Amino acid sequence: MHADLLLCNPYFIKDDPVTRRTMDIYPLIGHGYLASYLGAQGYAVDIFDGTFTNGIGDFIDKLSASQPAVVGVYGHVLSRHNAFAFAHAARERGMRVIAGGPDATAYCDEYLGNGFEVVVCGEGEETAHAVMEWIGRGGTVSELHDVQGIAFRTAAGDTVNTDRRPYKKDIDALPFPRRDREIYKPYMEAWRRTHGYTSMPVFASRGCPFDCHFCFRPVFGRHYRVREPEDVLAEIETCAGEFGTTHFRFVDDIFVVRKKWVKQFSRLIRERDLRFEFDILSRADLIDENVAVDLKAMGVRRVYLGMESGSDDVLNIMNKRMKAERSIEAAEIIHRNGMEFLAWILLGYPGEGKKDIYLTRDMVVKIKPDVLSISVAFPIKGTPFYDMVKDTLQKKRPIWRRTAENRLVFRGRYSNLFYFFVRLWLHQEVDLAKGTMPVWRRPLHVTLKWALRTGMELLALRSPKNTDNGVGGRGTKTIAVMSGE
Ligand code: B12
Ligand code: SF4
Repeated sequence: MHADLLLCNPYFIKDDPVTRRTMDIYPLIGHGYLASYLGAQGYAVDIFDGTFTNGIGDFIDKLSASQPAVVGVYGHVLSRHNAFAFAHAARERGMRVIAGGPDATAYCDEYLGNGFEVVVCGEGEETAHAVMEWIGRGGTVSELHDVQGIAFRTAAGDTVNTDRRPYKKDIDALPFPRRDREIYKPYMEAWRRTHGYTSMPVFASRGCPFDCHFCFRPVFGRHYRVREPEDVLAEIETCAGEFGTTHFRFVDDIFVVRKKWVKQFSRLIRERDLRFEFDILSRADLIDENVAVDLKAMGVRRVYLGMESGSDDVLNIMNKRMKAERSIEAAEIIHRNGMEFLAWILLGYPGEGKKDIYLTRDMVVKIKPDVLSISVAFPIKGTPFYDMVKDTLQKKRPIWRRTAENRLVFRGRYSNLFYFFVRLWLHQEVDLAKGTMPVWRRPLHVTLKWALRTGMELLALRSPKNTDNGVGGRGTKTIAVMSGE
């Protein structure tokens, strides 16, 4: 096959031990959207997904087999360096190379300096089409000034960011994402092996109207758009028919924004007597009794909740616009309605001290999350959080390369070892509070808990550093740098 465009995911699970263990991984639905959209415009689009391959050698084999005119690479913080290697390999073979995705959007200059000719910034379908047309007609570099939503370099080497393309309003008009059987197969097998069932990603909305200062939304921004419930359900039924999957994960930035929409979707499922299971993502303050009833009725099994911290001061600094109390209420409501929840906690945010960490401990012990996921705050370029800490970023390796790398990459109040202890300690606290371990192992866990807590306290003594990072003192509401969105 001679493809017009080969879309590539330069991520290799073999290099990512955390994801190999959790196997919480999906094919890129963004590539599915691009493939179906560009396919409808007459382009032959092929896909290379590196996830379950042996590495770059397989990508080079794919280049020979597919002979694409253009290679399009997904930019994600974890696989940035692989993306650069892909670009160089394709360039050496005389192919045109473009990039897109969240990391490429935020770090377009780095991508342009590492083999990429054009970066598609933000929502990809229409912009990628415009770039493919430009390549197809042999356009000149100066013509790129007229293409919205891209970054490129002039002959003089200056990076140009053209005007942002307006967000696509009618997302129902997009064709369903292409789901190639050969791409999905290894994921389905891995899911079945690890979890005993298969799961597929599905998207109901784009954008999130909130403005948490650590959160990076350069692709779909704050402009929230949602599909018609019937359209979403039709896609789910098609997937279930073709792949036999009954579990779906909504990969929306945030699922519960319009409660009326959730009610409608839930009613549709009940009226048709469908039996699917869903995982969704929400803010805790959007969960109330009514919405929980609708979620349960539509088949929600797990709610992912970005709780971040048990300290209102820290939530304030993050611009989360929510009190920790709401997380506790949401947790109770979700459990009362027979669903599980995963709590995401973010440690090490500027302004967070030991007192706040103890408040987080109190919160997680109280809510007993079914799954506790703790990350060390990672600043992504384009967020107000990044702007707060950018002057103290590590010179060596200021990015992550592995899932849950959990390494502080800016000058924080405490050391990395301190946060390592905190994470283990919080997990022990929650496990003990849940009491799920056999009774004979309890003393061991209690001892471990105290050892970890003591270790953390000792490391805290060693650490206090100046970490103002733009936060106007503990407990204040001042954020030095506001959102650039
Ligand atoms: C679902 C999701 C997950 C899921 C599944 C991801 C997967 N593939 O397995 C899970 C929970 C597993 C996950 C994990 C992680 N994720 Co995640 N995830 C998302 C989320 C919410 C949706 C991704 C998605 O499907 N988007 C929908 C599609 C349609 O959008 P898209 O992929 O961006 O594609 C569009 C454009 O970008 C563009 N495009 C994309 N590729 C290309 C290529 C070319 C050539 C072109 C021209 C255009 C183009 O066109 C597409 C259509 O418009 C995003 C946030 C978001 N809203 O995007 C975060 C996000 C992608 N994740 C992120 C992160 C950091 C992670 C983790 C590292 C978190 C962690 N601490 O461990 C892990 C890494 C896991 C891994 N091994 O890959 C960051 C990435 C930041 C960055 N700069 O790269 C994001 C942006 C979240 C955030 N706000 O910080 N994630
Ligand atoms: S963290 Fe969640 S609620 Fe906050 S801006 Fe990001 S997606 Fe929206």
